[in-house]
Amino acid sequence: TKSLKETLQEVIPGKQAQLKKLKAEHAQTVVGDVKVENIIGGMRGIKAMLWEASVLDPNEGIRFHGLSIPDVQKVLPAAPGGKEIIAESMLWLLLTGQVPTEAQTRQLSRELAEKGDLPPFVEKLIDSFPATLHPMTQLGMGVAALNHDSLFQAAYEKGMKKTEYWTYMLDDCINLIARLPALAARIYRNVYNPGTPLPALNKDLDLVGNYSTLLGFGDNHSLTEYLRLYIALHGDHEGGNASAHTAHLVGSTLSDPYLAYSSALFALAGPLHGLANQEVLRWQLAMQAEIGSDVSHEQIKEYLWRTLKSGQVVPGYGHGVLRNPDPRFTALQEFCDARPELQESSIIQLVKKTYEVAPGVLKEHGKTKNPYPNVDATSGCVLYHYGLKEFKYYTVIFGVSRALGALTQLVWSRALGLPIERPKSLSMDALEKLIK
Ligand code: AMX
Repeated sequence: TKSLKETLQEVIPGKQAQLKKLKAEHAQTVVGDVKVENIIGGMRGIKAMLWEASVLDPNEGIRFHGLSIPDVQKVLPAAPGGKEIIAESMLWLLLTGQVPTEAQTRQLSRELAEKGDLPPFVEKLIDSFPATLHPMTQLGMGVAALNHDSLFQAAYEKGMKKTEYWTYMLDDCINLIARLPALAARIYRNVYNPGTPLPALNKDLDLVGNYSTLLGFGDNHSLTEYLRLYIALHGDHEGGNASAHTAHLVGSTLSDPYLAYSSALFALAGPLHGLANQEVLRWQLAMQAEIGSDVSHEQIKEYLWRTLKSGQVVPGYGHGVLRNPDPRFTALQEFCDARPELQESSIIQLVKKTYEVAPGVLKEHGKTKNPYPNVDATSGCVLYHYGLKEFKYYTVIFGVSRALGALTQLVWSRALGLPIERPKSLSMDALEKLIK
């Protein structure tokens, strides 16, 4: 069985040749133009960075190395006794562009479990935080502190060749992903169940199986399977979103993956980005408290208008790139549709009913370019139903997941020798001069 590193070693020369050819033949080819609206509009729409693992189409959604969500649900290996994609198989696909075998997936699971323990000083650091410190802040600080053990940084200090960058980067990325369950679960334990013992990592379990066990949900097969699907599907969403782009930017300075990914986590912690899944649930529960569970479409419509008229966004709707319902939302909805207990859940029913009404209201409101649900519209309510009710924690799960894609690109950026990122900025005066 070929290991992940051996597989990457085989794939990298082809990609390097592809980049060399692009540079040699097309360095001056124009592929788009920049309008003033792009400069003042958050760079929306500018094609400005390389990102290997996935590309987001505005209409059909994300593709991982060309594979759609239904495709990956068909071909990527699941956990023993499970049906949903596991993080290891998604990571393998993102990194190599290849579908791993069962044996390769299991080998990677074992490697991650073996490398998953936290250094004692990081445990102490996390334990010293007040329970009132937001779990995302704790996660970002914990990930940054793990850079104590960065192999990339150590090798850089000693003086390594540029061609060796990616191998140390890969080692760091694997070590970081391996440690995320113990780190994220420790934060959960400290904040919500202080004093409860944390079990040791089970070397025979997959990454998310271990994560679920450490969170205290190991016996809940449905929740564990949901977490597997959730974490695989949130793994990557091309490069321009705020968290992925942050990791890319910080990593481009040759900062190690721990520092790059902790920065990304702080971008993910914003309510317009990853924090939206916490916000969705808060908003849906407030709706339930105000108008009840057994409500009409008309009542939901009125509630939506109240949210909009108070100047707030409807969380879980809209997207920077997507212009259709998010296929990740659809995949999570299908998970619900296949389980009677979820179909009966009042909060899941309310989310579904909201989806039936919200696009129409948002169209009438006329502001958002995409009136459809994004993945966050539904992701939290399943966690809630299965007993993971602390919604301030939900973005941490997103943060465990997004490491797969953001760290993959760091490996590729170093393998391809991509330079430090440095776009040009302009003042309004300078922009006006340019226009004249
Ligand atoms: N409710 C109300 N208004 C919305 C809206 C929503 N869900 N989505 C967008 N709008 C408004 C914007 O605030 C903006 O208003 P403005 O002109 O007064 O500033 C206008 O519509 C145009 O915005 P846009 O071009 O359609 O969206 P964007 O690319 O600027 O922003 C996003 C995208 C996701 C931040 C935005 O749709 C939003 O705030 N959604 C709600 C929060 C959310 O669900 N975020 C999660 C996104 C997915 C993720 O990262 N996890």
